[in-house]
Amino acid sequence: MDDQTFAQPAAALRDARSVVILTGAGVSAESGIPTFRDTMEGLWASFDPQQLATPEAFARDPGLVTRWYDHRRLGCAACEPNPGHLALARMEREICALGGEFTLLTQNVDGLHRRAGSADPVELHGSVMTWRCSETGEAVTPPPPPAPWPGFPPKSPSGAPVRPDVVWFGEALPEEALERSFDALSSCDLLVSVGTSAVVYPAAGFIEVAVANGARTIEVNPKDTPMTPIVTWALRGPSAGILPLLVERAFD
Ligand code: BJW
Repeated sequence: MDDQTFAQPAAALRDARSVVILTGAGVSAESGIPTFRDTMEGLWASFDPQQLATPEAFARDPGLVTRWYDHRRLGCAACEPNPGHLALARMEREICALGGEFTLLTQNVDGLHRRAGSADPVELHGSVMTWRCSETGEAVTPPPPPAPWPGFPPKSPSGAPVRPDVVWFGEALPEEALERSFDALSSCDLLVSVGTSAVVYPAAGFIEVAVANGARTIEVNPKDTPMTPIVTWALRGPSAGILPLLVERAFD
């Protein structure tokens, strides 16, 4: 990708006073975490993530669903943030040092933005690292990685199955996460969407909200998405390569 491709989006980033970032699974791909819609590997090859990430699947087979999530919990814990996560953490420091506002909205449940140094990411779909009683909602701490839960489904002290603290299809996103998202979207002048297929709502709709509010938008993804036709600039490629270049062009 030539230098010219970055000139306008980098200038928009440098000049922005209020920036919203929306990330999806692609930002963690180069950390070794498969994207949500990737084919599953190994023992999980015959399962469809879209079928497992539902309250119905948990009700039907809590042992299977919690085993899958614990496999992912331990996988995420064994991975490290990549240059894309680190570039977003630097972007936040640069924007804030200039007196601007910065909000990172992530659909990811892997905790890698926080580990990369992002100050206060909004975890729209929760976290696979924290778990709770499916009946009372009380937090139940999993064994520290690399240890798995001793059995599946794990049980809370009251004997109810324990579930990951993530948002499944058909469940509401956390109220505070939605409030922070719409606050930031109402005043941002630049939204950067990174590594999301932009098909899962309400997060996919955030791009439309930002456009409707007059913000300019950058999409970072190796492929087109349903939102590509409405973004201002589409930067094609893996985010671990694109984001560091964008941040360097804007702030060095
Ligand atoms: C790279 C790359 C590299 C590859 N670099 N990029 C409006 C219209 C239609 C339907 C709905 C609607 N509103 C709500 C719905 C229903 C539903 C929905 O959206 N369905 C659609 C599928 C049609 N939404 C919901 O159910 C939501 N709840 C809700 O709306 O509740 C309403 C309610 C209100 C009050 C009471 C009760 C209910 C909840 C959605 C929750 C989604 N949860 C999941 C699972 C989380 C736990 C887990 O991880 O297992 O979240 S589903 C899954 O999709 C996961 C992801 O966060 C999410 C988004 O996926 P993402 O991140 O975009 O990943 P991929 O794999 O799809 O894409 C990866 C991208 O990366 C690709 O584009 C690649 O090209 C790219 N890439 N390598 C950069 N190196």
